[in-house]
Amino acid sequence: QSPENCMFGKYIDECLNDPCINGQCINIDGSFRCECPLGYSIDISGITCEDTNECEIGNPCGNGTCANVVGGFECACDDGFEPGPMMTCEDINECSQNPLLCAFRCVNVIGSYECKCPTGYVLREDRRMCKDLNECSAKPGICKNGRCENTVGSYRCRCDQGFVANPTQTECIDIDECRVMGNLCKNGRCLNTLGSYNCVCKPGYTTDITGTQCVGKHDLHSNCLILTHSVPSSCSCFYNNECSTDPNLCGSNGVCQNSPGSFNCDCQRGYSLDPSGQSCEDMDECDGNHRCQHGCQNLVGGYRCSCPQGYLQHYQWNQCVGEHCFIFFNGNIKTFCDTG
Ligand SMILES: [Ca+2]
Ligand SMILES: [Ca+2]
Ligand SMILES: [Ca+2]
Ligand SMILES: [Ca+2]
Repeated sequence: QSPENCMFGKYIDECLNDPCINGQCINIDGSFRCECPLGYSIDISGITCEDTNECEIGNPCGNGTCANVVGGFECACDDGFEPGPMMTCEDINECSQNPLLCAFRCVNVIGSYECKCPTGYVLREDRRMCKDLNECSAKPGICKNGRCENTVGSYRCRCDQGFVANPTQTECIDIDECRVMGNLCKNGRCLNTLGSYNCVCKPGYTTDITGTQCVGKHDLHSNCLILTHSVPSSCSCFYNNECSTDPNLCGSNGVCQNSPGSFNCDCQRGYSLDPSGQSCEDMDECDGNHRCQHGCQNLVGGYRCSCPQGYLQHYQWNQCVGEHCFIFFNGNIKTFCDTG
């Protein structure tokens, strides 16, 4: 124990002199201490409680402006905030304070609130009421492969040819013509494309100008010069029997044979196909292999052998025989005539 603190043989109660400024004195063995109330803190002398500047410690107001006052602090809250139980500025829930704030739905956000609209509507200029959203102008590229039509609360797609709207009419979907329509691309295979379809044709057939029909190569050039797109009845001309359509086809010396997508001329004996392939012309047998020993004379549809003077073509043999000859029928046919 230090002698200074000892008087009359007992400890001094320093608090009797009220040494603490703005604070409460607490007597302790051989000394004392000052306790400061809330909002004050002890200075370096140890006996004076001074005001605490709460505004310099952290940010006690949060979303507001702090003002220091003796023994405490005050908060001036920002818009959308109000002082809470701990003085700190807290968000105001405007939506619960005023249920009529928004026409459709109120959503509280920190420091404010937002009005929301149902799908297909947007906020009006007042930010409270809702109006129709014109999706057609608001969303570029909407209704791809079609035309957009605005409606109140929504929109619908009017689709281009070859496309169909989905059940909600908000999209245009390619029609799979190959699957939806039967009997496309006869004489070929149907291949779906975006907005249309193509035919991949069998050998001997080719696509028309639209690519959506397989036509016989002959038909394309003669019977079906004018082909119309997507008219099923126009297909009929591809299956024409050219032979019956044109009885003069192949001429009088040939027989017309219809074939899928085309026709052939079968020529009579003694005739051959002309370069056009559409008629039969007389064959000049004398020009090639003939069986005449002497002269050969071409005839329409055949030929004749000629014999030197005094000889005749035998009616049966391919020989020239003398005008006066003897034929014996003696088991074998023999002639003693001079042969040419
Ligand atoms: Ca203070
Ligand atoms: Ca709020
Ligand atoms: Ca709309
Ligand atoms: Ca298609």
